[in-house]
Amino acid sequence: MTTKPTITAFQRSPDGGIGLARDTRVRWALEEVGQPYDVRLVTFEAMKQPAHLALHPFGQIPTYEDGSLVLFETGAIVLHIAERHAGLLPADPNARARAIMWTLAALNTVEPTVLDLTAARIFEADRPWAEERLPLVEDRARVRLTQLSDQLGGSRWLDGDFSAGDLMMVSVLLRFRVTGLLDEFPALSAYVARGENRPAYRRAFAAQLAINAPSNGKDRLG
Ligand code: GTB
Repeated sequence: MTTKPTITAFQRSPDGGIGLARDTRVRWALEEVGQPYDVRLVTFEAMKQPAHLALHPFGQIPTYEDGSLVLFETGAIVLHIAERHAGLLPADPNARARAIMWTLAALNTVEPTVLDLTAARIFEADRPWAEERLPLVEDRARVRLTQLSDQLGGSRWLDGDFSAGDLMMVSVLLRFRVTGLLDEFPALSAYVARGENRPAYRRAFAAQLAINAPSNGKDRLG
């Protein structure tokens, strides 16, 4: 039975409210299906404590609690929401399987390239080999984005109507924007913009911004 689920999110997202922390995609899914939810904010320290580790063995956000059900991993959470509400998975079994396929493709085939890129640009930037490695990582990401752009072609969404697959793919592609790579792919930029223009995305974005915007008066260094 679906009650009112509770998700966890950063008490202060390091991204300052640009929506890149992964609670945004879960909020977006909940908004798409019209499911109200509560949010429990957690500090980095609290994420590593037993109470949170009991929900998420890797000590991360987001988590999802609904009655006795506890989930982590955004793919599992978004697909769970999509399975239980209309709007994110098609009724036709084959189309439904393909929407799930695109959700997993976003997470397993596209997202790793942007994680590598972020690591190379930021976390490994001071390593002696960073300058040599960055172009290699960028080129691997470009290959994936080229393939995805070719697949999308002139379509609005990846496979017919908007689905969980698009929600996840747009969420992943948004992470490329700060790297500058998304701008190299006009069709993907337009696809991302279509996602961002959905009222449900706007509500999800606004909800996380209300917590994370630097102007909200919280001490961001505290
Ligand atoms: N595979 C998991 C999922 O999809 O749910 C990954 C979860 C995950 O990486 N969570 C991150 C986390 O809890 C937050 S979203 N990190 C804390 C930790 O591991 O200790 C990743 C994230 C963080 C910050 C930014 N940012 O500032 O731009 C963007 C994305």
